[in-house]
Amino acid sequence: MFLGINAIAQDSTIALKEVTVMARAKKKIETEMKMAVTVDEFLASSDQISFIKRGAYAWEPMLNNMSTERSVITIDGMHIFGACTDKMDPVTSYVESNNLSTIDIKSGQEGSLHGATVAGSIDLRRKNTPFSTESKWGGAYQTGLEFNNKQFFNLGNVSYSSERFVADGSVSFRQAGNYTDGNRAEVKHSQYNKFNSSLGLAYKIRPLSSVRLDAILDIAKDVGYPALPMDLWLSRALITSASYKQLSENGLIRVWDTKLYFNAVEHYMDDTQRPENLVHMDMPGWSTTYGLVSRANMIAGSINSEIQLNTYSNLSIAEMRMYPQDRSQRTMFAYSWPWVTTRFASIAMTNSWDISGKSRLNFGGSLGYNYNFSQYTEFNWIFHPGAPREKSRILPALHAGYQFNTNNFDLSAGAGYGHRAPSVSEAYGYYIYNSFDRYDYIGNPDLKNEISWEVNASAGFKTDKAGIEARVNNFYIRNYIIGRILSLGSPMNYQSVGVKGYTSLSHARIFNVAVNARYDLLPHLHWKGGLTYARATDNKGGNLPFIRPVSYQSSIHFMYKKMSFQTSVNGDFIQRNYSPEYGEDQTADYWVWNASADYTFRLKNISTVLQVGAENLLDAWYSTYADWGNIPRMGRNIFTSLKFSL
Ligand SMILES: [Cu+2]
Repeated sequence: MFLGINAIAQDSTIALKEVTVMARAKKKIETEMKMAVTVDEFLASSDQISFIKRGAYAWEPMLNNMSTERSVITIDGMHIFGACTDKMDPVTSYVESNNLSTIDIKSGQEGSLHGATVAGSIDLRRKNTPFSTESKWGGAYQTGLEFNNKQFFNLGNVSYSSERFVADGSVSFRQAGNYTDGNRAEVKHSQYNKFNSSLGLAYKIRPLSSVRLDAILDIAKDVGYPALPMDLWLSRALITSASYKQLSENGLIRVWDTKLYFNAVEHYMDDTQRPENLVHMDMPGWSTTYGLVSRANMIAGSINSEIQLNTYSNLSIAEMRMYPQDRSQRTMFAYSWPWVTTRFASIAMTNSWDISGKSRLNFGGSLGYNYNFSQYTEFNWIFHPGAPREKSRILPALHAGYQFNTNNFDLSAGAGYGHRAPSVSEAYGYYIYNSFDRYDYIGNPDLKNEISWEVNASAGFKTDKAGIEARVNNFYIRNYIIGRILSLGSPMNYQSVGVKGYTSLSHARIFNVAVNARYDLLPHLHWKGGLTYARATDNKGGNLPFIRPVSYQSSIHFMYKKMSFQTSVNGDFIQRNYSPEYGEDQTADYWVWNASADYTFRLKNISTVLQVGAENLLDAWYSTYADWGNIPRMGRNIFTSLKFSL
């Protein structure tokens, strides 16, 4: 599912005006069970991704069981940073399933092409209709209802392509009320409203070169976060870019693509809906980024290389204004992100060398420079007196991997090494309240780079009817950044129990394994299953938080004429290795059962799919290890959707 579009294949296809490979570009954003999924639900179908959930909206994606500070999340290679100190808005919340073509996930240092990382990269690739020899219109409209939280959605997208001009556009609305858990109890403050629209225009200036303008506008309003002490009143993101692409049919450089981009995110929280709050706080945040990403694809004999230059500058601002019940009396003002500028530049290269028809060597590296500047250093000086206002870091990365493939067997082994800089919160955050362990967090501008040493391997066996694959990776991370209780300082938030400062552990280890299998019972009856296990420890052998227990999923897919049926179970085992030290308690095991059916038919030349299904059919009450504050997940949810596509 996550193989993604091979950018090189697609580009050269355009150049050579072949249409055969184009079918691969039509990879859909949908899961086995559901055709109308959110970006989060789609990501959840990858065994490399788990989520911290603070409600029904904007889940925080964890790659290789590591939080978002440790991965690079980009939209078409563009860097963008959320504007919420409480992580209400991961980058994945600013796109919608109908403006994406695929999501490209790279594990560990292979992801360093997009920037300095430890866990890997998640690149959200937008729809990008290729030029065509004759004028063509395309489009889809999808609508549906989810009954548990009365979610109603409308997703539409159109595309036009001709020999010299291409346009892609999309609009979507989602509106959901509070959901109910498996005991039919309403989970208050779990509603959301999201609007997303995108537009892309491309023009071919010469036979092999084109320019493209893109924009996304995303607005989320009145979003509840049941696990947090506050909600979101408004979040708005404008994401824009202008790019120039040059193709070449021969020579060393085959594709050269350069993009200038700008994005601005604003975020306004709201705690006035929570009667339990005695003191009110406004905590608005702003994040503005502009940058340049330029990549070149080169082919020299049996070596295929990609070079990428990344530069960006981000300004992150977050304010904290405290009021008593009477809002005319402001009692306190602070910057929780004191106008922090991050400038980053890296040059990265990745190569794939086909040694023979069966074996391939992938290798690459990057060299990055990270610069931080804190405008209102006085906030950082309260806990770190005399901390420098500016900080520069060099962030190197290296990786290599060997792949061996025959018709039936696949084997791979690899290793990586890379640095990452602390995030804005980790380095400069000031009294950022964490409602999970109920501590206020303080950043440390002098944190060392986190340094990752990584090994990975995979083995697979497949026939036409069956396949099995296992993947493992192990990260040894030096200077692992995590919050530790500070003896000095008193909590500012009346709900918090103390103050934690970000510090570096001498090291931590994270181990992940995933096994996936499939078997075709009959030509139209397919089984699939998967199992994951992870283990993560700190320097003293204690457990790290938010590590997924043993999890499994198994599904059956059956096709009959124009109908198809699918059913699945998924669950987690009991969480054995939880971490009381970092605020976790043990989470019980659970499993849920899902089923759906769909019917495909044609209305003239419009292909139509109708789907009806149910998630958590048995209405199980459960909460997962990564549900913030142990909030329960959704009970039985019946969903229907209807999709028309041209
Ligand atoms: Cu927020």
